[in-house]
Amino acid sequence: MINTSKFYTGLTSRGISFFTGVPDSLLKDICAYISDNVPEERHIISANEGASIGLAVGNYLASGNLSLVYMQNSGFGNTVNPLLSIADDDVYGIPMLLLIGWRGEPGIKDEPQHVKQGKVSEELLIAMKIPYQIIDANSDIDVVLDEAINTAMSEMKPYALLVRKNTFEKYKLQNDQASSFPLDREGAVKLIIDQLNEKDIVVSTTGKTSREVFEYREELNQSHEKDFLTVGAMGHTSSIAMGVAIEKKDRNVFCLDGDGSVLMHMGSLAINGLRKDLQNFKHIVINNGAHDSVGGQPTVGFEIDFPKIAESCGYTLADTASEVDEIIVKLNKMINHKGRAFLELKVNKGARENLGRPTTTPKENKKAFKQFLK
Ligand SMILES: Cc1ncc(C[n+]2csc(CCOP(=O)(O)OP(=O)(O)O)c2C)c(N)n1
Repeated sequence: MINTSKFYTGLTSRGISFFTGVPDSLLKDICAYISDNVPEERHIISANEGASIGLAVGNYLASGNLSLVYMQNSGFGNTVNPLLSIADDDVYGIPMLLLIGWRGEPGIKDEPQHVKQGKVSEELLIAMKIPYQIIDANSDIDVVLDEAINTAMSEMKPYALLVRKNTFEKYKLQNDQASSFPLDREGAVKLIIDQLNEKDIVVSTTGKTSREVFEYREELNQSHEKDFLTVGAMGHTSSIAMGVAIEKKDRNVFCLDGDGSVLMHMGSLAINGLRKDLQNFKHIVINNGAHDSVGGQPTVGFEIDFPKIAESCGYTLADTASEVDEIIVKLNKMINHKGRAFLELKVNKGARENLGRPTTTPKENKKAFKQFLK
């Protein structure tokens, strides 16, 4: 396996001193090493992977050095526009090193949302004419990095390393910030579901939130028809919920979002909030200040005022809560509010070790959910 410290030194000794990206479970050890060892101002966990490309472009223009941009292959789609229309050698020609976690690699079992992305990851790089290497536990990191960085610098273009599962040795984040709220995300999910009415619709976000929604329905012996699990498309959960809310004006639609997910495409808040015709849109952000589902790397979730942002985007009710009694009161206020309501729930990060995954397929989920909406 590749030692995270050796990989990091391999980068810094070759002139890389700026790091940016969105965390990935498969890259969590190297992401944690970077978080612990790069000075804060030289490591930016960005809102989305496209923004990371932007940061790498700007940094190259100002420093003449290439940056490391890390991401899960799910996030590659967010980078296509800035890579092809700015960084590409047919446009400005900006060198950078992309480190892409290869979820869903053919032949390796993974969740449904990763299968297609995994299948086409190499084809996408080839179509975009981005030179790349596949790396795994046996790669000689000096040879890999020499080839990657020399090519990026001599050809003035992005270069990618597609990283197989179990490539990096374990590294545990040292600089781990814990908070002390009464609930964690799963506690909040249960509290929310307990307040809902029979006909209420749920659209839940990417990562462990949807897994916890699924498991809680199992625990309650309920079916899964009320929940649309946004297993992929991180950052677009509220748009999916909005799409439902526009058609189903007589039913309350609850979007169960995450802080990382909202931040990823925060522009959607303004579009949601200003839908003045809607009285049924209920947006709940479970804020644990982290990308908890992929390793717990921090977001800026605890440093910004979500309710103020929502309010200025046109939501007609916006509030925050962390105590259990307060959450119940504010959830009920939100349920009865006629408008676009927003509620931030501040919780601790962390999840159960034995948290399961949906046992029904996305297509089964879609069928049951459509039936429930009828
Ligand atoms: C576009 C994209 N980038 C990255 C990922 C990997 N990923 C899955 S869940 C997640 C973290 C989500 O964070 P948040 O919304 O705060 O929810 P939490 O896991 O903290 O509950 C990330 C980065 C992804 N699925 N899609």
